[in-house]
Formats: sequence, C-alpha cells, structure tokens
Amino acid sequence: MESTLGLEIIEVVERAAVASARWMGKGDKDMADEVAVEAMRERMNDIHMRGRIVIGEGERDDAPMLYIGEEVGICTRPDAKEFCNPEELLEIDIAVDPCEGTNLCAYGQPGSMAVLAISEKGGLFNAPDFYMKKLAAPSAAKGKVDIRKSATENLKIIAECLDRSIDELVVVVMKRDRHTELIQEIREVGARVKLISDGDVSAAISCAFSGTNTHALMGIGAAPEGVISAAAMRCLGGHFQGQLVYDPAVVKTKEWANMTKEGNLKRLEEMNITDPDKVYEAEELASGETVLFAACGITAGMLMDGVRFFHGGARTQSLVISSQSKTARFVDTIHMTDSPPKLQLR
Ligand code: VTB
Repeated sequence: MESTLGLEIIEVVERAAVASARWMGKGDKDMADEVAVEAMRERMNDIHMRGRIVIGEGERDDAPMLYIGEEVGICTRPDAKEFCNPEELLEIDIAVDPCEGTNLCAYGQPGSMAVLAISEKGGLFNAPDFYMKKLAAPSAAKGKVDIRKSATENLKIIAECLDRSIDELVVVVMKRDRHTELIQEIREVGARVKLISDGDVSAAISCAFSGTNTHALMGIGAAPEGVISAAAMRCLGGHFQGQLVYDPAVVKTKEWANMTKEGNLKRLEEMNITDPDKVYEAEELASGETVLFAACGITAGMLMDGVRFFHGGARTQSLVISSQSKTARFVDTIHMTDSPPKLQLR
C-alpha cells in the first residue's frame, strides 16, 4: 500500500495546506477550511485507489465535500473498470482534517495543518462527532501512564520515564473553561502548562518527538481528530488514549448547549457504541495492519514549518509517517507555479 500512496498523499496534504495558507490571517476560518477541502478532494480523486472517507467534514447532508461515506479516488469513477483491475484494487479508509485549527490559520497563529490518516478498509475507528478526553505522552511512558489515572500520577510517571523532574515537563492543554481544574492540578504538581487556543493533533504528535519540548497532551478535544492523532502515535510508538465524552456539563461548550447527557448516550447507542466509557488505545483507534499518516504545516508549528509563498511558487514542510516502512519523513517541497519555472533553487 505504501510505496506510491505515500508519495501521493504528501501532495494531497501539501495542496490543501497551500490553498488554506492563502487565507492565512484573513480572519475567515470558513474560507480557510473550504479551499483546503476542495484542494484535498481534487488531488485525492487523482489517486489510483478506491477510498472511503470515514472521518471527514461531517454527515453528507451538512458537508458537500469529503463527507463521511464519500468515495474518492480514480477507481470510484463510473468508468473505473477500464483502468482499475478489481483484483488489485486498493480499498482504503481515509480520515481527513483538511485544515486542522481553522482559527489558527484565520488569525495567523502557529500550529494549523492539513492532515490525514489512511488504513485498509475497517482499519480506522469511525469516531462519532463527539468530544474525547485525550492523553498523549512520549513512547518511554507508553502503557505506564493511563487516562484513568490523575494528571498528578501521570506526570510523576512521565517524569520518571524521562529521567527528569516534574518541573522540567511541559504539558499542552487547550485553553477552555472545561480545563480550569486540570490546569490548576498540573501547575500544583509542578509541571508547566502550554496553553493553546486550538490544534491538539499537532500537540499530541509532538509528544512522540524529542526536541519539541512537549511531554504530554491532556484534556478534551474533538473525537474525530483523536483518531487521526492515534494513527500517527500508533506508528511512532507514542502513548495515546482516548475516551468519548458525552456529558455537556463536562464539555462546557456553546455548541453543546442544547444537548443532554441522556440524549448523547442515546446517540452513541444508535451508533452501536455499547460501552460509552470505554478507554480506546491508539491501537484500537487505528487498528489496521497498515497505517499511513500525512500532515503539512499551514502555519508554522511545533513539528513543521508553515507555507511560505514567494514569486513563482511556495515552499511547504510535511510529515509522513508509515507503519509499514517504520519511517517518519519530513519532506521539504518547493512548488513551482510559473511555467516554465524560473526559480532559483537554493
Ligand atoms: C477544536 C480544535 C481542536 O478540537 O478546539 C476542537 O481546535 C474542539 O473543541 O484542534 P471546542 O469545540 O471546544 O473548540 C480539535 O478540533 C481537535 O481535537
């Protein structure tokens, strides 16, 4: 699955990032998202595969493109028989977030990126559009920390695993009312908190890379993005766990102001989620034999540089992670938009 697909999905996230970056700092998060969706979908439809969006822009009725269940790729065209051999058909599931951190992009803040995860059919958890409590930590602490333990306990474990004191740890938490007590607890035990306004995917993955000065991600974000983070962390051997959150009183967000805990539990039941309190490990959220992850920075972040435009082109930085080849590649690309190109490559 990996060889050609790995290269093609770099272009998928690159195109989305470049399109979105044109809207960076313009204060219009919907446009930043819309152009990324369009660019991602267009490039994806040129790949020799039969792909199905399992995590996307929403349900079919609300999202015109990259909706859940949409089929993408050359082998989904009506005339596919002519160029796709059913015997060799690459059937894959895809989770996308064309502009993760739309606000970050719209306001020129660090950490937005175009991102996706791919696995064979059935290899990614079809997460409902719910919230998720998340815990990400470096691989040294994998399986030792646990989302069921307190932040205090987990920080003690991480400190021990990384052979450093707690005050040398940095924990990323999203700045939300629901995290007030969590932030207080982290500070009380002595660790330092890096508050972010949005973009917990990048924060989760950063835990698996030394040098990012990120030692844990704690708190509640969106569930679909939890699956994308898990896909990367599974490949990298980092720690990631997620637990669905269904109580609006815990989530404390205006989007869920009209929801009830009972109603949400009913929604989960209808989705065949029998244990709403289940703790999902990275390997369950991204259970496929082969998992591929790709991200391209829109604005500069902890892992990747953002898109930089110049006369005649743009430069991007992406990260492609593969479970098959056990690689994490940082790819620096120059996109030449003039034809013929008249760039001075340096
Ligand atoms: C966003 C976004 C995150 O979670 O905050 C969202 O920035 C949900 O939280 O990166 P709110 O509804 O409270 O804003 C993420 O999308 C991903 O988990």
